[in-house]
Amino acid sequence: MDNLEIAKTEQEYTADEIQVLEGLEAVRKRPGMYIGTTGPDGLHHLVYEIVDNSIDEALAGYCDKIEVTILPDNIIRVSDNGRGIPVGINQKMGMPAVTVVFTVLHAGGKFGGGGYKVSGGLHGVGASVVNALSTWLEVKVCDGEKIYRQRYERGNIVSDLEVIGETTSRGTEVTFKADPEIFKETVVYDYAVLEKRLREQAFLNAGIHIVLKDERDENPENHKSESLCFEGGISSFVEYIHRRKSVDLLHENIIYFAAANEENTSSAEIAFQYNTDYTDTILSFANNIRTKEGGTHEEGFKRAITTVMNEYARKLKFLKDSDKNLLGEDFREGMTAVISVKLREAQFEGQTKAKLGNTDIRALVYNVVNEKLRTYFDEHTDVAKLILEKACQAALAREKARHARELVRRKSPLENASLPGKLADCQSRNPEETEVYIVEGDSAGGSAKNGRDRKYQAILPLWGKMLNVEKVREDKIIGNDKLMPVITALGTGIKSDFDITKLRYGKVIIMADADVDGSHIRTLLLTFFFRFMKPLVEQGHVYIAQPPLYRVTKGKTNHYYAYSDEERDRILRELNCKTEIQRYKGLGEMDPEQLWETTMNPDTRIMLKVTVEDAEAADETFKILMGEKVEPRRMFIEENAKYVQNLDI
Ligand code: TSJ
Repeated sequence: MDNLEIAKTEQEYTADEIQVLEGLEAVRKRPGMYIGTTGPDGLHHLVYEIVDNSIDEALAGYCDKIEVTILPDNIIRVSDNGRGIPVGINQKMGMPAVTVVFTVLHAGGKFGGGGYKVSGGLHGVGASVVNALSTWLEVKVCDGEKIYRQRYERGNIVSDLEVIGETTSRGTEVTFKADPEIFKETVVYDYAVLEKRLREQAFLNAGIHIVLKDERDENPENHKSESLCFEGGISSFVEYIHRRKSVDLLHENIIYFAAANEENTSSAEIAFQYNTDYTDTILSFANNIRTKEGGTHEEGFKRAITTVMNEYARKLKFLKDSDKNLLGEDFREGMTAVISVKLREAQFEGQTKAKLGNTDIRALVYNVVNEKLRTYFDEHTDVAKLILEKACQAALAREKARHARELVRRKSPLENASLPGKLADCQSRNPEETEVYIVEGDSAGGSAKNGRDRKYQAILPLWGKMLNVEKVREDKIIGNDKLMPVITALGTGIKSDFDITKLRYGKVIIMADADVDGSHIRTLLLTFFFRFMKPLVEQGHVYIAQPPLYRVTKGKTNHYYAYSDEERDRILRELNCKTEIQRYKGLGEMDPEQLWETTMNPDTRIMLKVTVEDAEAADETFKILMGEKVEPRRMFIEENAKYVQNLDI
């Protein structure tokens, strides 16, 4: 710290500093390599990169309070009450350590080459990336004696590390403004997005106080604030998930296990509880990073659950000696679980680098769950019985569903004979070129049948009463008069039976009216696909047709179609003469030629491709939609467009 006096003018760069500048220049040139995208995700990522450093300090045991504030002009301030980033001179770089943190690009960035190394000891990773992508950034460090300050602009040092005052407290405060030249789409933070992530971090790190404030509005009355601290850690997380879903619980207490390996270099925590629903929610994390694709920690957990529960199913006479073991999925029905492991050098694999690969973690989690679940069941036989009873019912439903499927198959040995009667199939059998339109309503179905290209396009009109698929087990789906035709027409089967290679059409297109009922049908079908044919959505086979809302006619023969109110107004402005406007209330109002021209012709139509941006979020939203509350449902329908991405075909 004594060396701070070594002042330099801005022109005198050392060789190291030139390297530094070149490093951060690379970040500005290819920001995607370091933060994934320069869209809203990347923008929010900046905040996480900074906060992660404070969380590391908390995990090291030196900090218990972190504050994140969104200031006017979307400036972010993150502060903690840790030791303060060291201000002493770093010998290798010849500058204060804090300056190194903000100006030296650390090797092996998340999205760059090399394997990503997680925080846990690697403080400052990412802070230089945030600095490079900010129009300006200021750091203040309190070391219990002095207050230090340094400022950077687009990653460049613009002021030396200066002493600006005295203090008895310790901590770090970083304030930055994301550079709109980099984040061209938007630099506006979404409070809800930050809140979700910070809440998650508060659950995963029990006892840390995280405060989020939104002070962007000029009227202080409109400021928002959230204080997040959960002494219960991941058990509170399970409780929170259940409360949000407003489900009925199968048993009162949350089951919690924790353990570390012998060298104390890895640790695992597991919390779970059952509700009376039929779906499971398993969230896993490695070093506080969500592992959406699962990995060794999840595998260890699932295996241990299946082993121990099958054993107790026999012990407590739920299974006879001659009975087959239940499957893992039976024991997971209605389960909400959070698995959190912390380890050195986590290996992230999979398509989105969201799958934990470290093999020793599998055994660690398996062993702790295997051992402690036995003890738990011995001490809580009542809970064991409730869980095993539910698993047996799940197995029965699974068997029933299989039986029903076999009956359906056996009834009609000829492949075509089993296709739904209302299906107007196409001539081609090549899924690479075929598509099926799922159409609500018989009149629209008629127009679609007559307007289609029958070589490639099949039409399946829907009728009958739609099931609330969220609350329904597989065995009820099979035989439902509305969904069964969809299943047989697609040919893939559902759930564990799903086989994408049997898909009869490459594109599955939902075509419904642009009104509230149409929205409802679309959402129900999407829910069904998410729940029962997830890979269909994941692999991009599901589309939503976009019929026009208006037809503007000029003179007798010139027709223009508008797909939104704005487009209608634009067309009217451009034509600015005598025109006639027709509003389409439903698909049935269009004649076959119009439907083809506007909605079905692959050369001119606009379709939305349904994505599983965040299957978890979508799933939750569907629960809102299917739940009893009307207001959230209405909101969802209005926001439905969020789940689909524009696609120009
Ligand atoms: F790096 C950063 F800019 F992203 C950042 C770091 C941002 C914020 C808001 C906080 C921090 C941070 C870093 N908080 N606390 C620390 N601690 C250290 O850097 C630290 C302090 C002392 C020692 C030591 O060994 O004495 C070691 C470290 C890593």
